[in-house]
Amino acid sequence: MIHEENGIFPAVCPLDCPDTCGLLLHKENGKIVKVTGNPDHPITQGAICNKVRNMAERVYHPERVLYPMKRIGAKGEGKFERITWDEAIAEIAGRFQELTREHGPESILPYNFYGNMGILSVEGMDRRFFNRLGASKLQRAICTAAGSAGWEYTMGFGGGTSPEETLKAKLIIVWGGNIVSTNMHQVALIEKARKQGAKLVVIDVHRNRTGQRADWFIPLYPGTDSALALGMMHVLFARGLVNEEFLERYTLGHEELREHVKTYTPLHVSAITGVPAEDIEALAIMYAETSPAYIHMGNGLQHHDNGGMAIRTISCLPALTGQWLVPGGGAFKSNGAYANMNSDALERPDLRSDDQVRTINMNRIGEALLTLDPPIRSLFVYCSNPAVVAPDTGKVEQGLRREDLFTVVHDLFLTDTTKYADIVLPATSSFENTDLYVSYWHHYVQLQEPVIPVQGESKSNVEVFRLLAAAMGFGEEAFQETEEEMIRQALNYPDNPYLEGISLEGLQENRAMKLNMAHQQRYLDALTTPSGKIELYSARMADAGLPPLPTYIPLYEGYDGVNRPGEGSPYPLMFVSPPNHSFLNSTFGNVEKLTTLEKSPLLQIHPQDAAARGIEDGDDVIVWNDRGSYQIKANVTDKMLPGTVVSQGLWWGRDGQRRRANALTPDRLADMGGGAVFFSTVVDVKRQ
Ligand SMILES: Nc1nc2c(c(=O)[nH]1)N[C@H]1C(S)=C(S)[C@@H](COP(=O)(O)OP(=O)(O)OC[C@H]3O[C@@H](n4cnc5c(=O)[nH]c(N)nc54)[C@H](O)[C@@H]3O)O[C@H]1N2
Ligand SMILES: Nc1nc2c(c(=O)[nH]1)N[C@H]1C(S)=C(S)[C@@H](COP(=O)(O)OP(=O)(O)OC[C@H]3O[C@@H](n4cnc5c(=O)[nH]c(N)nc54)[C@H](O)[C@@H]3O)O[C@H]1N2
Ligand code: SF4
Ligand SMILES: [Mo]
Repeated sequence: MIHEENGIFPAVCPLDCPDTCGLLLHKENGKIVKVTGNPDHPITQGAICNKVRNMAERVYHPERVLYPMKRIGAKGEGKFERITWDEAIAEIAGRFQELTREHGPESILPYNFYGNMGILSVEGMDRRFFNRLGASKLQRAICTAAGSAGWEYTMGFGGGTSPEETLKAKLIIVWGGNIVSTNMHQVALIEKARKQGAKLVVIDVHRNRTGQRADWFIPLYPGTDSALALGMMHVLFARGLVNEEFLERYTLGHEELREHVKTYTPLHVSAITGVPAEDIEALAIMYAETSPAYIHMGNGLQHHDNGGMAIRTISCLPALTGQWLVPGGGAFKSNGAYANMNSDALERPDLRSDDQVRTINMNRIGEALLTLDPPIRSLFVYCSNPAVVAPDTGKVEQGLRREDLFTVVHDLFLTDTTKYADIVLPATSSFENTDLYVSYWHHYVQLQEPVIPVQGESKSNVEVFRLLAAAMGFGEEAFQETEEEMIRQALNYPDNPYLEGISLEGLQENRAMKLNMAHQQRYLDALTTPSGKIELYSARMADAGLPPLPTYIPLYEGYDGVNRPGEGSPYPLMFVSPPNHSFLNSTFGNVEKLTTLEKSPLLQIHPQDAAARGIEDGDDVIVWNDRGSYQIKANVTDKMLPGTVVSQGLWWGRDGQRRRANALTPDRLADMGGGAVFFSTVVDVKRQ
């Protein structure tokens, strides 16, 4: 493929998006001229989003970093000069050796996330390298950590309803997700189900694109979802709408829960959530009486102080009605676990000589850079853009500005983070590499092989860490292995029966191979909670100091309908900043076609809140709190309840503009899993 000048070649979308689409790259004269969907992909079936239709613009972007560089200006200024790879690798290896000698390898911290979902890129040679080095460990908790923990306490195994099954649903509740933008093929399945009579209910703090399509949109105050779910449970038990047989056979703690939810009356819950009591009744009855009923949980729920509990509580609902036994019923939070690979073989934790090193939560990177003792003296950033995406970016930048911090950034672009680098390394795009991809939603494993040659002098993550290992004198075979060998090791994992039958050869022939889902039939008998049942009561949560039964706990920073800010409160509005339609987190924030579509960062503000501040639609406004400020345009709309403002999209802070939502967000950790709490933020707004 790589050597052919013209033709159409299969590829995989590498982005952190549940759909993990099959792509076709159209090449003319050696260059990709068009990206389309691969109609042969059983789930994504040839449809792709507008972002990735513009992927060639990103791959051949004039600002793409094509050579290693070293800093010649102040940190953050973005002034660099070209150096050779030999110089770059020698400098990094030299500094790492010196730091290891003088301060121990714990003074070095990798910082990465899933800018490229390729398993070899972010869970392969990189992990081997940092394990062998003995670097500090990173807790990668920026995305779904809180909710995953909440699900795990309840259900154990981290997989739910399969996409194909959702076609059968008659009721679909999308709860805290904007899937029209973030999971478009699930929407396609839902639209098919609707043609057969299914109803779509969307529960969200703002009427997002998905809410606009719903049969019923239910707005509520941020962070009050567990109260809403508990109110539904109250109605289900009180009206005898639960499936007693299911509760008896498959759950633990239903008697305790039945007693516990008595206090969550619709009236009480209505006051907390802002959802009318009769709507809570109606929703519960609709959920009990429509079958199959499917719940799709999004990230909006998890990025709160009580995010783990929100997912934990909603995950209990299908157990109350027995919807787990109904094909097309049940729930989805993530299907990642079905595709678990042999991570020990990939990441080689055995290469670490001392496993007692510290672990640093990526959500607290600013704080860690500023206060940890012994300090982090070197940061190696790849596949992530913390200066934009991490909470409390003011602190992150202050940390990155430290003169004594040796920072390496490996990326395709001079992102806001890269500007703080001492050494910049150019990264390949995923279309230039071999890698293995799985989805955290559908069940297909896919292979990417290089379609175009590497651009400029860029190198893949695997190659960079291979070179660094060699320069550091790490002689283990693990650092010589080829991509193909690593893929074989990843797939060789008898502990995960769903992987049965997937092989490198099969992938080379078929591109996409389905996991062996026959094992899913044993789902309810193979739960991995301590009791082997769905734990409505969780002793492990009690041990962890959490309420063992689903419970509504108000946000640490934020308001529900009972606890509203009083007159003169410094920050009376809740600020929610989810992703936008045209970017993928901060990726594409520099692709003109897509920034043009998004125009500029917008603050959706309710007419009442706008009027109280003399703000009109289109006004330039400042949003601020103790952590920072954000310059933005007002969009006066009643898509939220009064008291909540929403700004979608993670914009780059170009030209000194204060365009970062995360300047305002807290770096506290959620109730579970060390998760991020982006959406538990209070602010005020004024005209500029
Ligand atoms: N176009 C696009 N697609 C993406 C991404 C992107 O940036 N752009 N990012 C990708 C990534 S990494 C992820 S994790 C997923 C995330 O995708 P989703 O799971 O869809 O989650 P979000 O888009 O973060 O937030 C969804 C919704 O939660 C709402 N929300 C916030 N707080 C609350 C609350 O307390 N209760 C309720 N009920 N709703 C609340 C927000 O208003 C928002 O509409 O999307 C992936 N796909
Ligand atoms: N306010 C607010 N903040 C959020 C969120 C939110 O909803 N609101 N969402 C959060 C969530 S869910 C997530 S997952 C995080 C995501 O945050 P990140 O994981 O940081 O995602 P991106 O902003 O897409 O940055 C990925 C970077 O990786 C680079 N990259 C791509 N491919 C490669 C490669 O092969 N090699 C290397 N070395 N680099 C590569 C890209 O160019 C890009 O700069 O953001 C979080 N931040
Ligand atoms: S970003 Fe998502 S929807 Fe768009 S092509 Fe990639 S996987 Fe498909
Ligand atoms: Mo994410």
